[in-house]
Amino acid sequence: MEKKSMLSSGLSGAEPRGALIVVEGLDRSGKSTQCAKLLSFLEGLGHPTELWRFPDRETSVGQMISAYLSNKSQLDDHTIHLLFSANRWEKRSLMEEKLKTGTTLIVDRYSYSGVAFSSAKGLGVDWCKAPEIGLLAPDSVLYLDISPERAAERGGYGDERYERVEFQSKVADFYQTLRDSSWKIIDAGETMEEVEKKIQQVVLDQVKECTSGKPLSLLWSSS
Ligand code: ADP
Ligand code: DGP
Repeated sequence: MEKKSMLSSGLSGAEPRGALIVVEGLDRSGKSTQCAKLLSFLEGLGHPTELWRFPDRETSVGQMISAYLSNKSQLDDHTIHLLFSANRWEKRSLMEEKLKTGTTLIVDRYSYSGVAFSSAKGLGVDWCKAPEIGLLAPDSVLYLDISPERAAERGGYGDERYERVEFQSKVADFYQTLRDSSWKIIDAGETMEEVEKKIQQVVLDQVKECTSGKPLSLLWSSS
């Protein structure tokens, strides 16, 4: 079980804030679909909400990542790992500001993708976690659970680097080692509507808790 450090910079009180909701899962598990649906749902209820995704391919670091993923550039495994992490760090302070000013963030992939994908290539899990330490810890991680074979049947994989069943299978194994109490496992093999309903209930509970002043926490100490 992973432990998280409490953020010490004046956030341990009961200030209302937005919720940090992370959606994780294999490629084609339905993350983008469900993130968009969740955004409409929360906005419809009048909750200030934004949808973010990592990698954020708009930044200069993100463009390097995008070139790597589409096989236009080659990078050492450690180097690309640190770039993915840097891409999250460059949004870290904006993330905190948004949450503190009451915006709920739905985040399509986060540090768990970072660790699961790089570990699946053979890098050590602790080494992979280290650069993520100090990023904000999610209030909920919604893991869209589907087998790699079933995910691959959905719309077909494109040309990106990691879209291979055998590799995704290793990623799924590493995801399992990262579960903690903030994770909710959602059966992503159900219909879009069923998945949507399950997610809504979890997220509404979390938004309510954050509105009433849940302290922010940090990733990622591993004791
Ligand atoms: P991801 O963002 O995880 O890669 P997407 O949301 O892009 O996944 O979905 C991948 C494909 O699977 C899309 O064609 C989408 O319409 C389809 N899809 C998403 N959720 C479901 C579902 N619950 N059942 C069947 N197909 C789905
Ligand atoms: P997406 O834009 O969600 O389709 O993600 C692009 C691909 O990059 C996908 O195969 C998952 C992978 N990925 C996402 N985040 C990370 C990360 O932090 N590290 C590594 N190694 N791969 C990642």
